[in-house]
Amino acid sequence: GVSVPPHLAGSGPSDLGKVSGGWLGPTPPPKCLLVPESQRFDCYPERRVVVTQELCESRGCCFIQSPPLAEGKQGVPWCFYPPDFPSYALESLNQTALGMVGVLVRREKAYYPRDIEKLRLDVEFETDTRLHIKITDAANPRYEVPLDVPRVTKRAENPIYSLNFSWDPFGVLLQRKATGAVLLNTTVAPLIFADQFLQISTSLPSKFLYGLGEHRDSFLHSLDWNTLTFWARDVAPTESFNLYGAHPFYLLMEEGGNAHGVFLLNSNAMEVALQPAPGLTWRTIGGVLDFYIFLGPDPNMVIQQYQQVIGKCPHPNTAICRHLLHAHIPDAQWNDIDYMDGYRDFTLDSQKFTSLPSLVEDLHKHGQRYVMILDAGISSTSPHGSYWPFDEGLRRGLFLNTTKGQPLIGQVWPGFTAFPDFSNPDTHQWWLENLQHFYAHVPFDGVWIDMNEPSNFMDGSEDGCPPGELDSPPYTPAVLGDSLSAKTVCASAEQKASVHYNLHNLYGLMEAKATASALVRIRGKRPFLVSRSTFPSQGRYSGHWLGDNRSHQWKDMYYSIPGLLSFSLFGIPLVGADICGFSGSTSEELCTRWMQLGAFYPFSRNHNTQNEQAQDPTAFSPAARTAMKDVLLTRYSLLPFLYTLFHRAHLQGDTVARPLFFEFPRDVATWELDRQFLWGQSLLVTPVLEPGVDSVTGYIPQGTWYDFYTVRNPCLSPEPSHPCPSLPAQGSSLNSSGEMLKMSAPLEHLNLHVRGGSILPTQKPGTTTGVTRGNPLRLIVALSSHATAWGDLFWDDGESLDTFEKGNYSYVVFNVTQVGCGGEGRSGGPMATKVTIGTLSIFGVQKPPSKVLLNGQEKPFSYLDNQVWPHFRVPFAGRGSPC
Ligand code: MIG
Repeated sequence: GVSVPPHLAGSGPSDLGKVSGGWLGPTPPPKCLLVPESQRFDCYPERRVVVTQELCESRGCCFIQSPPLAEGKQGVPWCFYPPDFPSYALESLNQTALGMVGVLVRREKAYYPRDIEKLRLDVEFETDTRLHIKITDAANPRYEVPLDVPRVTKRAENPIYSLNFSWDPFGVLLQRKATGAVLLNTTVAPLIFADQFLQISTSLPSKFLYGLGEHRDSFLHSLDWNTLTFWARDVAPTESFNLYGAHPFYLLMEEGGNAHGVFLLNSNAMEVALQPAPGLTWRTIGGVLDFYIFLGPDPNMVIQQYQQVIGKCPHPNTAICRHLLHAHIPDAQWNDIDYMDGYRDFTLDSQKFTSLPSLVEDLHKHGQRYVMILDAGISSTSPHGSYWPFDEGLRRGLFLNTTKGQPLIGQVWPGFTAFPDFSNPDTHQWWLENLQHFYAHVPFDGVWIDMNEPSNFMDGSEDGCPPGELDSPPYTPAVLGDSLSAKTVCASAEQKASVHYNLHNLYGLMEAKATASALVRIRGKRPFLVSRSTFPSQGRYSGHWLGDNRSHQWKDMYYSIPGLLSFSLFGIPLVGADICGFSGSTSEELCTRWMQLGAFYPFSRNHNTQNEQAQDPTAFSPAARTAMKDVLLTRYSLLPFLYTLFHRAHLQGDTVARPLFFEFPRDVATWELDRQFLWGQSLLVTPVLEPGVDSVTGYIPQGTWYDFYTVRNPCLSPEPSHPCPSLPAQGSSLNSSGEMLKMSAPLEHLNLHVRGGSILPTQKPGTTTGVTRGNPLRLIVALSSHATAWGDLFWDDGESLDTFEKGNYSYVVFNVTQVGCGGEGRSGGPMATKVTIGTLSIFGVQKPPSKVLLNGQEKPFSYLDNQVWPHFRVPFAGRGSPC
């Protein structure tokens, strides 16, 4: 029987009995046979139960077995909704100032307890490119995520979408006006809205779907019966598991290159089931169905529009670039939990770390930074009798409580621990005081918040979890460990704002919020913070590292790229993986390749677990060490460019590490690429991700591309007196029609290409970001085939608060047209004078120019091959022309 190919399964009643692996049941009703396999929406997603015909039919669903698949693989659901499965009907719909309000009524109960009969539908046409659709209980308030979305006061005038409803059964139909593409059609399966089971399905206009994190997956998700689960969890990143953070947002590419995005603002345990229809089902066990839909129309705009709702990252901080540079001169020193006394937050190991305060002082003297880890769990026992963080937290009632009103005790690194309730504003004050006390001894520059899923070595608590529908809900999404309390606290734990059941996925966000504001209060500067657990709007407060990857697996290096790109979509541009891997021991080859890739992580840090082979550059051969140092210097030389990208991320929600299709949305060949990425619009990174090779095959999108190493300053010494004239960069470029290209990639070489038409501000690299920042700038102008180029530069002191608002910055736009080259600046304030353009090189000039003018004055210049190289130095004060 199983040998019948699946696509024949729907061909006729007599075949069906055979398809099912020996099962010869009654012929399924014709309405069931009408549903093609790819359109079968799962009526029995319970993972721990093998669904039988009886169980399935007790829900009023269709049962048709399909051939079983390999262990662990999902296939066509055996139990699925018939087309007439009872759903809600739209009973009324009225205009409101911003849109519409409707009433949805369910006339027949579905199968989950506390099915809600009457729902309220709110539709707001918020902008021409943004739609807000919310479905809630009409009678009783339910938990809603407290996200302060900017209020809209006027209904969109010319939306680029059209919205229609199906009345009975209720359904949303959303179309893009320009193309007619159906972006959403929720009539494909019934809407279910029970107290602890909310489900809505939709068709999708293509199978090119991205986002939906945090998961370890290719950047482009498979729609081949793929269920992604969202429940913050401490586990070494593994394919198909729920991981540290929850981001219920997807971006989808439509035929023709348009894009849209959908965000479900909901913090409950959730899953999204993807299927080849193409279609998708949101399944959450609490809260409300609160959707924001972004119409783009290009992918960059979708992400900008998403961040108008969730918020954008703060201004860049020079700490984005911290890294080991020299043998013994790291730009920043990080400390893991070993600095603590018995792994207790805000303490110092009195044996090994007594000298930490003077070490930090010394780092600061050398322009270096210090960042230490903090764990979420607070030790509830103290060998020394008193431990202020716990004693005071207890006195003020700031910890998560059990249903009996006692602090919930779990176990983490220090042993027994309580968990701060960051949903309580008083906890933020206590957290600030803790940080202040510690800062008085150790003046740290940033914090790294870990274990904030929150992680617990026990399931639930030292006493497990009480019986009840929070810890044992009627439906549990396919979370790792099959239980909401697996390696975390009980869902029933009580917090100020609600039960942990609703707040779990927000724990890392709320802790980051408390920590970022404490850092500002203590240091009076922009906060530097990375968090392991994240939720939408996290980017406002912190960056993210991708967790406990493995040092010995090449695929872990590959997965960091889809990881980066996904977090770019989530509005958290400050992201990176542990370079050279966390657990296990790396090899020289892997680590060299990884340092090359990692130098282009927006958040770039080599981090290792204890008791494994060292993996900093000094641990390797001189050749490897040199290769590692070179690529870090390359990163530092690009600091002005990277910094400007972060400024744009802050200002308008642009991505920093960017998928290729964001720049080439009409080139379908770019839609699947996740082994390469761009910095902004113009720097293409093609790392080697495999062992034992000396070449790499990568996609070069259509256009002119310059080999970065042939356009950067070859002598790295942009001094005006001796501008290194003997050896100009030769500027080799290639013209691609959009093709895969095999490129040479010996171990010491990372392929980097500059897109024709762009201007990169660079700098001679120093050993710290501080030193680098003092060097004059060098502009690399890479002309397009039309002899044009564009670039910009944002510059400020890199740490003060509100430089932009106060005008203490320079922002310069560089522009090359066929008639000349210009710069236009906006700025004010004292910072504006501090950038100097040291040299400027223009690549792709076909004929030597007759003269070069600077602000009307003729200047000497060099011309070689295709490069013009004027000799001058321009202190740039935000006005006038630098070229
Ligand atoms: O249980 O602090 O992801 O970066 O080194 C592991 C020890 C706890 C997990 C973090 C990792 C960190 C480690 N932590």
